[in-house]
Amino acid sequence: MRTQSGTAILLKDYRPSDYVIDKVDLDFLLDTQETVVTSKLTIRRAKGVATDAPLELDGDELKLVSIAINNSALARDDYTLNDDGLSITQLPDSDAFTLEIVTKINPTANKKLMGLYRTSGNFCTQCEAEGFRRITYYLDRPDILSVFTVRIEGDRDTVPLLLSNGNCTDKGELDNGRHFAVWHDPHPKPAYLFALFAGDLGVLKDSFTTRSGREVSLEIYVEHGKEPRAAYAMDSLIRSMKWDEEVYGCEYDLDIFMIVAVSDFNMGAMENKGLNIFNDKYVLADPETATDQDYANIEAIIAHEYFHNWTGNRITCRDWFQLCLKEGLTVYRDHSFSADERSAPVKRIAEVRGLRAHQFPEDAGPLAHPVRPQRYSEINNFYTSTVYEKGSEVVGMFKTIVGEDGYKRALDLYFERHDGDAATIEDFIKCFEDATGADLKQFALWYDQAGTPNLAIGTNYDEANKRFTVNITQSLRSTVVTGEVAPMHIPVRFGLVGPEGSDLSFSGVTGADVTGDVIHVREPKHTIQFEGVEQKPVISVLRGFSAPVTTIPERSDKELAFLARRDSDAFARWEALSSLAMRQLRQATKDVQQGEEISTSPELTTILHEILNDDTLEPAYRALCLNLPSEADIAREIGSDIDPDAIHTARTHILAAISQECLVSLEATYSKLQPAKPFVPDASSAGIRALRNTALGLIVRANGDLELVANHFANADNMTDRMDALSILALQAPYAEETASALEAFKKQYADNAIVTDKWFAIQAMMPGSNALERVEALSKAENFSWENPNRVRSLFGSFAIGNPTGFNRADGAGYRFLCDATGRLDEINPQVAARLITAMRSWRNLEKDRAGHAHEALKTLAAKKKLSRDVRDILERTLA
Ligand code: 0A1
Ligand code: ZN
Repeated sequence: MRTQSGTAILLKDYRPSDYVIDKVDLDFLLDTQETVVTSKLTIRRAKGVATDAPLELDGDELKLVSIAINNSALARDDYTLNDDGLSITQLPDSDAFTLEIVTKINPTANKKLMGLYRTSGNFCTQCEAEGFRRITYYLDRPDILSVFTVRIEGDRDTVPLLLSNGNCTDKGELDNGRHFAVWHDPHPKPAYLFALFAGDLGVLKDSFTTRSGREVSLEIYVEHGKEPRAAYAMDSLIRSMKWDEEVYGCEYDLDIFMIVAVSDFNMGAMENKGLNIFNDKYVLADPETATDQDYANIEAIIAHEYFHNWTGNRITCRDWFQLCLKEGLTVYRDHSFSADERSAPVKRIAEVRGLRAHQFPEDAGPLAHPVRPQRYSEINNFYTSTVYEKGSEVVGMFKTIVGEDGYKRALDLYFERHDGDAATIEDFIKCFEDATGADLKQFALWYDQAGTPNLAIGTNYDEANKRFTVNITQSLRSTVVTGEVAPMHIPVRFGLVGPEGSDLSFSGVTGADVTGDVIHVREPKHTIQFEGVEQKPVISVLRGFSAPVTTIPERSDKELAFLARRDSDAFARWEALSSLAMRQLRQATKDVQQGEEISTSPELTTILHEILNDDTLEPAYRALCLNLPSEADIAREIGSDIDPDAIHTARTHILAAISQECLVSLEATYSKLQPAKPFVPDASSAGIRALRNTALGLIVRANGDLELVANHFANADNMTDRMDALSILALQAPYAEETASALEAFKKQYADNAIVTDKWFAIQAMMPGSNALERVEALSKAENFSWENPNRVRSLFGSFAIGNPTGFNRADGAGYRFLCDATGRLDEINPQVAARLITAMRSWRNLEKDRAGHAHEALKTLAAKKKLSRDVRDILERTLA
C-alpha cells in the first residue's frame, strides 16, 4: 500500500503479501448513486508470517459501512482508515479466517472511469491496474489470485443484463421489480481482471468449438439496433480463437466468452476473464461508418484481448513492473496474427512507422523508461508505447535469436511451467534458456536499459582478396540512465546484395557471431570480415527491422536508390526509399530556413514513379511508399531546434514537385484502380483503396483539382473513400469552399453517430493554417463536445497536439497554453486521460528556442496548479526534470 500520496514504488522493494485470499464472494446491490458492495474474503496468513502482522487493504474513494472477521463486527479501534486504504491490526491467531466488508460507492459520480461507473445509463467496471480498490477494500495487487463468485442484483427494467466473469450459475426474479444473477469463475484471478456489466444492450451471438470439442457461446453486446455492426468483431474473434489454437496451442477454457462495447472507456479494451470490455469504436463497423483502418484495428484489438486469456490471465504478472510480460508478448502475438491474416511486409512497415512515431520519441525524451521500469509513482502512466511496442519487439528478437523452433519450444514450456502463476520477466527468459540452451543474460538488458541503441555501420570491399569488411559500433544514449550503460545483444538481419540484386554468398566470417542471416552484435565495436565475396556488395542491414534501433549506415544516395529497387527484403526496400526521401526532405527544410531555392532530386521521383507503375507490387505497399515521411517523422529525424513551419513548407513543396512529375501516371492509377464492389473490408481491397486515394491526394498536390476530390467525397460508398477525400480537402485546402461544405455535409449526415463524429472533430483539429487554434477552441465549446467522453477528448485535443504540427506549435506558444489549460480542466474529471494528453508535450526541448521557451512556461504554469492528480503531476515532474 502507498503510505503517502506521490511516493514512488520500487521494483527492488517487492515482497510477497503477508496474506492471501483464496476465495472472494461479492454481492452488488446496484444503485445509480449508492451501490452497496458486500465482499466476503476467505483469507490465509502466508507461511512464516507473525500473527500480529497487520492486514493492509487498498481502498480509494470508498464509504465503509462495516467490517467483520469470522462473523463478528470489528470495533473502530481494531483498524485504521486512511486515503489509500484500511489497515486491520486485530486479527485472529488462526491462520485462516473470513473477512466481510460492506462498502458503498457512487457509480454516477465516478468520472475517472476506474472502478464501477456509468456509461450511457449502464453500469460498467474497469479494474486494471488499480480500479478494484475503488469497488471494495482488497489486496489489489496482481499476485493475489482468487476464485471469484459474484452476485449482482438490480432493477429488472433498467438493467436486464447482469454480467460478470466465468459462467452464470444462477439467476432469478425478486420482489419490487428487481432480479439477480450469480456468476462463478473457476479460474483463480487477480482483482484487475474482475468485471461487471449491468445494463440494457442488444446481443450478437455465435459459437466456437474448440479443438478438444468444448462448445463455447460467443456473445457480443452492443447498443440495441447496432448488432449487425458487431459482425466483423465476431468474425475476428472466431479467427483469433482458431489461430491461437493452431499457432500457440492455446485453447479457450470457459463455456462462454463475452464482449461488451461501451462508449466511455479510458483505453482501447480490457481483457477481463471471459468478459472483455471494449471501447465501442473497436467493435462497431460497417462500410458506411468504418474505414479500412478501423476494420484492421478491430481485428487487432479483438485478437489482442482474446490472446490475453493465456498471456495475461492464465499466466499473469507478479507485480506491475512486469507489465510487459503480458503486454509485450500479447502485442507480439496480435502483430503475428494480423501479419498472417493480412500482408506481412505491409503490416511490418506500419508497425515500424508506429514504433518510430511513438516509442522512439518516448525513449529519447524525459519520459523514457526501460521496458520493465524499476520505479513508478503512478502505474497508469506506464501503459506506454515502450512497454507495449518495444516490449513486443523484444519478444520478436527472442525469436530471431533462438529461431522459429526454439521460440515454439520456449513458449510451450512457458505455458506448461507457469500456467496459474503470477510470473516475472526472469521466469520468461528462463523458459527460453531452458528450452533452447541459449545464454540470454546479455540479451536481458533489453528489459532494463532505456533508450534506443544506435548502430553506426561502415563497410569496405577489398577487391583483390574478395573480402568485405563491416564495422559496427553500438552506442546507447539514454536520458534516464545514470551510471554505466552496458553493450546490448542486438540481432541484425542482413544481406550482402550483389549488383544483380540477389544476395551474395561468403565462404567464412570472423569478428562476430553470424548465424544464417543474423549478425549478433554484442560488443561495443565489431570489425566483421566476410571472406570469399565475389563481387562488391551493398549491405542491407536490419532486414525486417530485426531490432528496435537506429542505424547510421554510411550509404550514398546511389546505394540507397539501388536497395530501394533491388533488395529482396520488402521492408529493407521501403526503408531505403524512406531514407532517401528523408535526406531530401531534410535538405529542403534547410533550404527553406536559409531562404534558398528548394532542391529536389530526380532520382527519388524516378523511383517513386516506378513503384507507382509497378503492378507486380502489392497496392498497399505502393501506397506506403508514396506516402513520404510525415512532418512529425522529419521533425524527429532533425531532432533539435525544430521549426515545424519550415518542415511543412519544405514537405509541401517536395510533394508538389514529385506529383507534377508523376501526374499522368497518378491520373491513370486513379482511374484504372477499382476496388471490389460491393465493399469488402479485406486487406487486398483495402490496399487498392489506399493506393487509389493516395494517388488522388497527390493529383491534388500537383494540380489543385478540388472538384475531383469533392466528387470522390460525394460519390463515396464507404467511409474509407469519404474520409480520405475529406482529409485531402481539410489538410491541403483548409480554407476552400469545397472543404467547408464537405465538413458540413459530413457533420449533418453522421450527427447521431458518436464514433463518426469523433472523426469529424479529429480532422478539423488537424487542419493546418493560422486559425487552427481558434478552430479547435471553438470546437471545444460546441454543443456536441464532451469533456467526459475520452474518445471525444482525444479526437479533439489529442489530434490537435499530435496531428497538427504547425497549428499546435504556433510560434507565439498559444497552442501550448491551450493544451495545458485543457489538461488542467480535464484533470478534475479524468486524470488518466489528462495525463496521457499532456505527454504530447514531452519533446518540448527539441523545438527551436522561442517555441521551447513558450512550451516550458506553459508546462510550469500547469505544474504550479495546486490541485493536480498524481497522474498529471507525475508526467509533469518528469517532463520538466
Ligand atoms: N490491459 C489492457 C489495457 C488497459 C489498461 C488499463 C486500462 O484502464 C483504464 C484499460 C485497459 C490491454 O492491454 O488491452
Ligand atoms: Zn494488452
